[in-house]
Amino acid sequence: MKQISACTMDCPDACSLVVTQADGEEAILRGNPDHPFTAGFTCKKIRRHIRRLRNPNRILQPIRRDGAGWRVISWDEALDICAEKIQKFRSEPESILHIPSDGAKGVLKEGVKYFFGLLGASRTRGSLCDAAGYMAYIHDYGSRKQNTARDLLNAGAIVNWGKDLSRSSIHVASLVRKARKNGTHVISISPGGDGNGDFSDHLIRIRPGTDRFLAAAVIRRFIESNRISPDILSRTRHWDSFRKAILNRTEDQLARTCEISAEDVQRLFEAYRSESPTAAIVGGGLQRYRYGGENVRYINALTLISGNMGRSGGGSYFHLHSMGNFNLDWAKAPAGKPRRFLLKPTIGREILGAKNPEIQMIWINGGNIVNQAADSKTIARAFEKAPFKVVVDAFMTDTAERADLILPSTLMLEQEDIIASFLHDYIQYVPAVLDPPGEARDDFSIVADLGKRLDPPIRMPDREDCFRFSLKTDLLDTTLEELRSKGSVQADKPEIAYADLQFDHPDGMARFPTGLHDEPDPPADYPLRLLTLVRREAIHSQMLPEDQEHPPVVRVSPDNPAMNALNPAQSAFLVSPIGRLLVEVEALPQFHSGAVLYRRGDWMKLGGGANQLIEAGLTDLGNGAAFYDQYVRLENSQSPPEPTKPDPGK
Ligand SMILES: Nc1nc2c(c(=O)[nH]1)NC1C(S)=C(S)[C@@H](COP(=O)(O)OP(=O)(O)OC[C@H]3O[C@@H](n4cnc5c(=O)[nH]c(N)nc54)[C@H](O)[C@@H]3O)O[C@H]1N2
Ligand SMILES: Nc1nc2c(c(=O)[nH]1)N[C@H]1C(S)=C(S)[C@@H](COP(=O)(O)OP(=O)(O)OC[C@H]3O[C@@H](n4cnc5c(=O)[nH]c(N)nc54)[C@H](O)[C@@H]3O)O[C@H]1N2
Ligand SMILES: [Mo]
Repeated sequence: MKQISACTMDCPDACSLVVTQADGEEAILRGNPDHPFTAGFTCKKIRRHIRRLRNPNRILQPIRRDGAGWRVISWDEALDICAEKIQKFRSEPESILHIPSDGAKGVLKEGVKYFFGLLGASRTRGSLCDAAGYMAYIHDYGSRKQNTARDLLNAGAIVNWGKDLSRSSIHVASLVRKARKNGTHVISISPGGDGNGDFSDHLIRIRPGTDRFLAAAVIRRFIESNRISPDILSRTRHWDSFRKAILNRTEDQLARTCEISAEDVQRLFEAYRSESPTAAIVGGGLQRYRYGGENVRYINALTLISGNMGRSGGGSYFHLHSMGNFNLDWAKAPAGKPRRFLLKPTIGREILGAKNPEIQMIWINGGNIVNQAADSKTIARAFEKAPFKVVVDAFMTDTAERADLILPSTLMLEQEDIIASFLHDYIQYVPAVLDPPGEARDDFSIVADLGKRLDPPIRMPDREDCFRFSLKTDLLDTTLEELRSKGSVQADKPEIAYADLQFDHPDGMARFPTGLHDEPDPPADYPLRLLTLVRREAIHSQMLPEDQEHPPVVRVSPDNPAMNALNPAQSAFLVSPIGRLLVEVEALPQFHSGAVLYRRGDWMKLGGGANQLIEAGLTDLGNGAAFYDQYVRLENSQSPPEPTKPDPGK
């Protein structure tokens, strides 16, 4: 068998895949050499996917909590129980909470949202991912657009503001590498200790959370040297208050706040003022702080005043809307039905605080919220309080552990869908190329079947109609038949975003931020910033139990004062005001000395789970999760408990 499918992971690259399978052998996945963006290569996560599908810990039948254990039940029984509960709460639908996430992407996943929208259930708002950065673009430009990714090849210089090119997007990394071979100068700014050295001509180590001050210091040089074109300023609003906010501080103050040398400010100034275009890549990391939105807005302002917006080889790259090329009107809840929203980044508190009505039932699909949202223990407590929880997943995650009913989900390559990307402009057909194992079913068919059991029933649209409707947009000139046969179709978007400095606010102008917020000092007793960054070999918490380290490894600079204070003969604990975790400490040269690096995604039940230590807080824009705002300390314990390796089984 040889078929084209696509990767549905929550990852920008959305790779086109060639799946081959010889008789009696396991399938092999490769990057599609004929796909213009995938260009024949994919990442380590893909290489590990089949192993995940075949893992013996996979849940293959519906299971219901039974005392301290679980009992296998039939799909009929499982869906009847769900229907009975929904029926019971239907007159007060806001007592049902739907928490979706992007375990697998695709337009049919929107169908689950539609189902709960028709019920009028409570839903989540805000994001664990990129909301602060996303809203920064909306504030600045009125929309979130970017030059086509390949235009990075036209850049004279690329300034990489905090994207880990060695981990989070193999195709952005490849474009940067190619550009560099052609002479593009690459400067990467981050707290260090990442894999950007191989992709950069110069590395700048910044104090975590303070990029806005570095951007402000460079903008200050543009102001002082009178290098800002009046033509650009005429396309903007709020210049006076923005200028004042910057000039209120000396360059020295700005540079000291972000711990950057005058030479590095000069280096960036030179990159941005050069005749040739300079592109900015904005990573997800620097917007996961209290002032994360402002960090991105200052970087955008620098791109704009330096003449790099609306220009080939320039621009500011973040995340596109991954569903932006589809028409999802079919999945909208009916107008006029009031919905209650609970904030995702603070979901534990939100559920506990929900009144009139209280939350009685929770439905989770495609997410591991107990593990992936901050303050895991409060979320766990909130789940205990809610009487009935359904988790649709394939593994006994930290969230599934707390369910009353687990429905076994199909996974990537076992379910049909269509997807887009938050990096490139291709939409792709994703046929199911592997048989679902056991009794696993896809999310859409689960709610479609459940809907029929309600009285009155909820009738889900036909899935072919969902596909067809999703393709009905001016951006796509295709049919479902064509998409199926070609595998991939490019959306019709301008190559250059905001050409002629035409922005998407009603007046066509861009906006500057009007203030500059100080970065608070660390609280007493917790001197180190906890950076919980992506890991190369897995997407979020989608790790197999046997691949997890016990205890989790954290990394600090050899210059970190905590390193000297620790006794290597004793166990070390990572401690925040809300928890402590047994860890192994390793040295990471080049990493900022005021931070601790934790590669996120390992499971609480296996001794990991950084979100147990992170207080639930919001970013300044977009109701994002301010994960990296957390301060911690490292300490020894006089009487350490013996690390035990918990049972990874179901
Ligand atoms: N501390 C900290 N936490 C973070 C972040 C951080 O920076 N720091 N950043 C975060 C970011 S960027 C993100 S995007 C979020 C991610 O948060 P989540 O979306 O909750 O992340 P995953 O761990 O990928 O959980 C997806 C789950 O869906 C399951 N799954 C896969 N495919 C399917 C399917 O088709 N159907 C169903 N029903 N289930 C499926 C998987 O087995 C997995 O358990 O969390 C973040 N959490
Ligand atoms: N392998 C793998 N790839 C993934 C994912 C995954 O889980 N695994 N997740 C996907 C998803 S949903 C997302 S949102 C993206 C996230 O991908 P990235 O945007 O790369 O996210 P992070 O790893 O959270 O942070 C990236 C970098 O931000 C830097 N950083 C942290 N704080 C600061 C700061 O204050 N200033 C600056 N300049 N830099 C800072 C860190 O050095 C870190 O290496 O990756 C996607 N790709
Ligand atoms: Mo994300």
